[in-house]
Amino acid sequence: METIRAVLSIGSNMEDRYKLLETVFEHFADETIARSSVYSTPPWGVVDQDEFLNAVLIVEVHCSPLELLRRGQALEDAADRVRERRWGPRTLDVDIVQVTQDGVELVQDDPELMLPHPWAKSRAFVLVPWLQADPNACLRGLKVADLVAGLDPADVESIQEI
Ligand code: PH2
Ligand code: MG
Ligand code: MG
Repeated sequence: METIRAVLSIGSNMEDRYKLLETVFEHFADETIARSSVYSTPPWGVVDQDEFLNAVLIVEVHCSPLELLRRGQALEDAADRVRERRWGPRTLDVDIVQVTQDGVELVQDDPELMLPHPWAKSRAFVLVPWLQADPNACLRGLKVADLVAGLDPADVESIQEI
Protein backbone atom coordinates (compact mmCIF):
# COMPACT_ATOMS: atom_id res chain seq x y z
CA MET A 1 0.00 0.00 0.00
CA GLU A 2 1.26 3.49 -0.76
CA THR A 3 2.70 5.65 2.00
CA ILE A 4 2.10 9.38 1.79
CA ARG A 5 2.97 12.29 4.00
CA ALA A 6 0.27 14.92 4.29
CA VAL A 7 -0.01 18.34 5.83
CA LEU A 8 -3.48 18.82 7.32
CA SER A 9 -4.93 22.17 8.32
CA ILE A 10 -7.78 21.85 10.78
CA GLY A 11 -10.16 24.52 11.98
CA SER A 12 -13.29 25.11 14.02
CA ASN A 13 -15.35 28.17 14.92
CA MET A 14 -18.49 26.60 16.36
CA GLU A 15 -19.39 24.77 19.57
CA ASP A 16 -16.55 23.36 21.68
CA ARG A 17 -13.79 24.28 19.22
CA TYR A 18 -10.87 22.83 21.15
CA LYS A 19 -12.61 19.52 21.77
CA LEU A 20 -13.50 19.24 18.10
CA LEU A 21 -9.88 19.78 17.05
CA GLU A 22 -8.89 17.16 19.61
CA THR A 23 -11.03 14.57 17.80
CA VAL A 24 -8.65 15.00 14.84
CA PHE A 25 -5.51 14.83 17.00
CA GLU A 26 -6.82 11.62 18.55
CA HIS A 27 -7.85 10.08 15.24
CA PHE A 28 -4.39 10.59 13.73
CA ALA A 29 -2.40 10.07 16.95
CA ASP A 30 -0.55 6.95 15.73
CA GLU A 31 0.20 8.49 12.32
CA THR A 32 1.29 11.97 13.41
CA ILE A 33 4.87 13.01 12.64
CA ALA A 34 4.53 16.58 13.95
CA ARG A 35 1.86 19.02 14.92
CA SER A 36 1.56 22.69 15.75
CA SER A 37 0.08 24.34 18.79
CA VAL A 38 -3.52 25.45 18.57
CA TYR A 39 -3.91 29.05 17.39
CA SER A 40 -6.74 31.52 17.75
CA THR A 41 -7.27 33.17 14.35
CA PRO A 42 -9.58 35.89 13.05
CA PRO A 43 -11.96 34.70 10.33
CA TRP A 44 -10.48 34.94 6.84
CA GLY A 45 -12.55 35.34 3.68
CA VAL A 46 -15.95 35.76 5.34
CA VAL A 47 -15.19 38.06 8.25
CA ASP A 48 -18.61 38.35 9.97
CA GLN A 49 -18.25 35.13 11.91
CA ASP A 50 -16.63 33.97 15.15
CA GLU A 51 -12.89 33.50 15.68
CA PHE A 52 -11.45 30.16 14.66
CA LEU A 53 -9.13 27.78 16.38
CA ASN A 54 -6.66 26.35 13.86
CA ALA A 55 -3.81 23.88 13.91
CA VAL A 56 -1.64 21.92 11.49
CA LEU A 57 -0.76 18.23 11.65
CA ILE A 58 1.77 16.37 9.56
CA VAL A 59 0.76 12.75 9.15
CA GLU A 60 2.16 9.70 7.44
CA VAL A 61 -0.58 7.36 6.26
CA HIS A 62 -0.82 4.19 4.19
CA CYS A 63 -3.63 5.20 1.88
CA SER A 64 -4.34 7.34 -1.15
CA PRO A 65 -4.90 11.11 -0.89
CA LEU A 66 -8.59 10.58 -1.69
CA GLU A 67 -8.93 8.00 1.08
CA LEU A 68 -7.29 10.48 3.44
CA LEU A 69 -9.80 13.12 2.31
CA ARG A 70 -12.61 10.68 3.14
CA ARG A 71 -11.16 10.16 6.62
CA GLY A 72 -11.18 13.92 7.16
CA GLN A 73 -14.75 14.15 5.89
CA ALA A 74 -15.82 11.37 8.26
CA LEU A 75 -14.41 13.44 11.15
CA GLU A 76 -16.30 16.50 9.85
CA ASP A 77 -19.49 14.42 9.66
CA ALA A 78 -18.93 13.14 13.20
CA ALA A 79 -18.78 16.80 14.28
CA ASP A 80 -22.22 17.30 12.63
CA ARG A 81 -20.69 19.63 10.09
CA VAL A 82 -23.34 21.36 8.00
CA ARG A 83 -22.15 22.61 4.61
CA GLU A 84 -23.90 25.92 4.14
CA ARG A 85 -21.87 28.93 3.18
CA ARG A 86 -18.49 28.93 1.44
CA TRP A 87 -15.89 30.02 3.97
CA GLY A 88 -18.69 30.28 6.55
CA PRO A 89 -18.93 28.96 10.13
CA ARG A 90 -18.12 25.30 10.70
CA THR A 91 -17.84 22.88 13.59
CA LEU A 92 -14.86 21.18 11.98
CA ASP A 93 -12.86 21.56 8.79
CA VAL A 94 -10.12 19.12 7.86
CA ASP A 95 -8.21 20.31 4.79
CA ILE A 96 -5.35 18.58 3.02
CA VAL A 97 -2.80 21.30 2.34
CA GLN A 98 -0.05 19.23 0.74
CA VAL A 99 0.76 15.62 -0.03
CA THR A 100 4.25 14.29 -0.66
CA GLN A 101 5.27 10.82 -1.72
CA ASP A 102 8.92 9.83 -1.45
CA GLY A 103 9.70 13.51 -0.90
CA VAL A 104 7.98 14.60 -4.13
CA GLU A 105 5.07 17.02 -3.82
CA LEU A 106 1.89 15.89 -5.54
CA VAL A 107 0.29 18.47 -7.81
CA GLN A 108 -3.21 17.73 -9.08
CA ASP A 109 -6.15 19.69 -10.46
CA ASP A 110 -8.89 17.27 -9.42
CA PRO A 111 -11.83 19.50 -8.38
CA GLU A 112 -12.56 17.14 -5.49
CA LEU A 113 -9.04 17.44 -4.14
CA MET A 114 -6.79 20.16 -5.52
CA LEU A 115 -3.20 19.72 -4.43
CA PRO A 116 -1.58 21.61 -2.97
CA HIS A 117 -4.53 23.43 -1.39
CA PRO A 118 -5.11 26.46 -3.67
CA TRP A 119 -5.44 28.99 -0.83
CA ALA A 120 -2.77 27.73 1.53
CA LYS A 121 -0.04 30.06 0.28
CA SER A 122 -1.98 33.18 1.23
CA ARG A 123 -3.47 32.06 4.55
CA ALA A 124 -1.58 33.04 7.68
CA PHE A 125 -3.75 30.65 9.71
CA VAL A 126 -2.31 27.76 7.65
CA LEU A 127 1.28 28.94 7.10
CA VAL A 128 2.11 30.11 10.64
CA PRO A 129 1.11 26.82 12.35
CA TRP A 130 2.69 24.81 9.50
CA LEU A 131 5.99 26.63 9.94
CA GLN A 132 5.87 25.89 13.66
CA ALA A 133 5.25 22.17 13.02
CA ASP A 134 7.97 22.01 10.32
CA PRO A 135 10.47 24.88 10.21
CA ASN A 136 11.87 23.50 6.89
CA ALA A 137 8.51 23.22 5.15
CA CYS A 138 8.33 24.03 1.43
CA LEU A 139 5.33 24.63 -0.81
CA ARG A 140 5.78 24.45 -4.59
CA GLY A 141 9.52 24.97 -4.17
CA LEU A 142 9.13 28.01 -1.92
CA LYS A 143 10.06 27.98 1.74
CA VAL A 144 7.02 28.40 3.96
CA ALA A 145 9.18 30.71 6.09
CA ASP A 146 9.54 32.99 3.04
CA LEU A 147 5.82 32.81 2.31
CA VAL A 148 5.10 33.87 5.91
CA ALA A 149 7.62 36.72 5.57
CA GLY A 150 5.73 37.89 2.47
CA LEU A 151 2.35 38.05 4.20
CA ASP A 152 0.88 41.23 5.66
CA PRO A 153 2.57 41.49 9.10
CA ALA A 154 -0.80 42.43 10.64
CA ASP A 155 -2.23 39.10 9.41
CA VAL A 156 0.68 37.17 10.88
CA GLU A 157 0.40 38.97 14.22
CA SER A 158 -3.33 38.28 14.38
CA ILE A 159 -2.59 34.54 14.62
CA GLN A 160 -2.23 33.89 18.34
CA GLU A 161 -0.88 30.70 19.85
CA ILE A 162 -3.11 29.63 22.74
N1 PH2 B 1 -11.56 28.49 7.11
C1 PH2 B 1 -12.25 28.92 6.10
C2 PH2 B 1 -12.57 30.33 5.89
N2 PH2 B 1 -11.94 31.21 6.80
N3 PH2 B 1 -10.61 31.62 8.69
C3 PH2 B 1 -9.85 31.16 9.69
N4 PH2 B 1 -9.29 32.01 10.52
N5 PH2 B 1 -9.63 29.83 9.89
C4 PH2 B 1 -10.19 28.90 9.06
O1 PH2 B 1 -9.98 27.68 9.27
C5 PH2 B 1 -11.00 29.35 8.00
C6 PH2 B 1 -11.19 30.74 7.84
C7 PH2 B 1 -12.78 28.00 5.09
O2 PH2 B 1 -12.28 26.77 5.17
MG1 MG C 1 -11.01 25.06 4.74
MG1 MG D 1 -12.52 22.08 3.93
